[in-house]
Amino acid sequence: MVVTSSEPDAIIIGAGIAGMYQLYRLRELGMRVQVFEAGSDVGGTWYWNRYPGARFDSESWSYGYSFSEELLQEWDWPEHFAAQPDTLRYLRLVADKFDLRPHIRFGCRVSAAHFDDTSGRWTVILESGEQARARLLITALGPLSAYTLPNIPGRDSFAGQAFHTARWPHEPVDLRGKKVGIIGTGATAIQVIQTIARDVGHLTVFQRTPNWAAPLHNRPITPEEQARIKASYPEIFARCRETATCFIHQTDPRNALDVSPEEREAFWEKLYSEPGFGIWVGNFADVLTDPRANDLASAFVAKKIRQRVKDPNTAEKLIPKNHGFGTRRLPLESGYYEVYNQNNVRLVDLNETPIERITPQGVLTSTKAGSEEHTFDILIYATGFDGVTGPYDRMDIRGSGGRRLRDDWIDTPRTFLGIQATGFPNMFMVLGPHTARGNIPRNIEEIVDWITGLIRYMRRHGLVRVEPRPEAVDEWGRHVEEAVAGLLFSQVNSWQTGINRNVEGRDSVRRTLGYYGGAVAYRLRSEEVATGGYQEFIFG
Ligand code: NA7
Repeated sequence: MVVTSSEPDAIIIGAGIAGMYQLYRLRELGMRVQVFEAGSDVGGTWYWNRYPGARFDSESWSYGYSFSEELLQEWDWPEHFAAQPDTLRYLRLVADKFDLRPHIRFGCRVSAAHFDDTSGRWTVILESGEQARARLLITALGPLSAYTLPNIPGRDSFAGQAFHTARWPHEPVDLRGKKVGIIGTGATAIQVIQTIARDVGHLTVFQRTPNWAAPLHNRPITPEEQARIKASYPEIFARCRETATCFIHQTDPRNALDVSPEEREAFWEKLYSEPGFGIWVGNFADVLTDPRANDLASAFVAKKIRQRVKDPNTAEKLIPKNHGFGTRRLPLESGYYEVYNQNNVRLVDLNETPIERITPQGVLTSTKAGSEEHTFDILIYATGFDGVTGPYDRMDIRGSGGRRLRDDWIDTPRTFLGIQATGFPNMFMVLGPHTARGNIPRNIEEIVDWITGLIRYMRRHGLVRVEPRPEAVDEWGRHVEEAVAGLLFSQVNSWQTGINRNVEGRDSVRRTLGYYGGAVAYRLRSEEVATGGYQEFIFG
């Protein structure tokens, strides 16, 4: 059954930050657009991730859309780092203000998208079996939308309530006085743990790999600050355009190894006391590239953890030993380490006592003496995502001649600018693999504007089909690998290097999933392609 009465010019999958903005831009071109969204509302990440304590680590005022001055002036961010309910409220306002909802069908999960060479059209198939066709397909799937549950035996046998953080219920979950277990200690778990630890009766944290974390230093925005922020948006966004990650934080030009120990220590103390990602992406230039500088930075943060956690044994368990500071996505925290000083919180190190299985009552770990059953009312899986390529792998995407994207990307994604793949004509990815990433809405706006520019060019020239030349894809792939070489994070397992031990085939071989030459270099290259007349593409 075909869902739309008249064929749209474009189909967008996803109504998160990327899909909404792409819809807005294509409507501006006068195009008919159909968006399919699995959730019952807009918001993407901010729709799904409703767990207690969810918030972003970008400065709020650098996170919102920049395209509408009216919107910038109308919206008040309540805190310097906004919580999920506020961000969702903001995105709902955007949907209403720009009249986006009539073009979005909610509750529609796309299971497949097939390109037909004869008609030059994509057929999108929903889980319900319904179909829609359009010439252009834009995937705005989100790099962290394919959530993964742990592959632990007995997972479905738990008799209490169990939630993955990315599927937290819409109705409030009463945690007060409950016995709660949480599996995972990534950015998400850290936010949950520090938020619920005081309310629950008892909290058990199951940790497989500790992560480095540093203070967020969030606080409300005062009326005076609000006025200052609203008066300085052009400068804020200009600043974001200058940095490699589109955050306001710029890498310090000095090397940690070139300055005196006193100067180093003073700078790190300053960064540790300041809000946001400065300590990660505004650190000395060599911290994320030179193992010796990285060791020193790690030692500094380890010292902080030891100062904050009273029990030395617990502190040691919380200090990562298998990767250096900042080589995985740095979680920002608010009182996370102090949680372990509470009597009602227990840290279980899964390297000492691995999980054997999940039981109807809770979690069974093996100990030297035998086994121990941890019993819970509620079990929380903060076990992450099959990052970046996961959402693409889960969809049956078939391009020209029936070639499958999943097969083409089995070893590594192959794209030009992370936006298009050879053999998948007229399919455009917003924030797909091999694009620059950091302060995500900033990256999204640039990519959407670039895609919109290419579509505008095609319409102006009467072109109906576009895909990148294979040699352009090869060249971009080589450049992506060159850009990541020398960055310490590329030698560490994490979702950023494509490792998820809960996903078969993605559990051991690292892949480069982003473009790490920086947003400035990415922008220059994409602008060069556009001003050069898109010679890297084959048009039809
Ligand atoms: P992450 O950062 O991938 O964290 C997932 C956590 O779950 C991590 O600590 C994992 O340990 C742990 N995990 C996963 N599977 C298991 C099993 N089977 N047993 C025990 N522990 C497990 O995801 P987040 O949601 O925290 O953050 C994702 C991004 O969202 C974040 O970077 C922000 O950009 C927003 P592991 O490290 O694999 O040993």
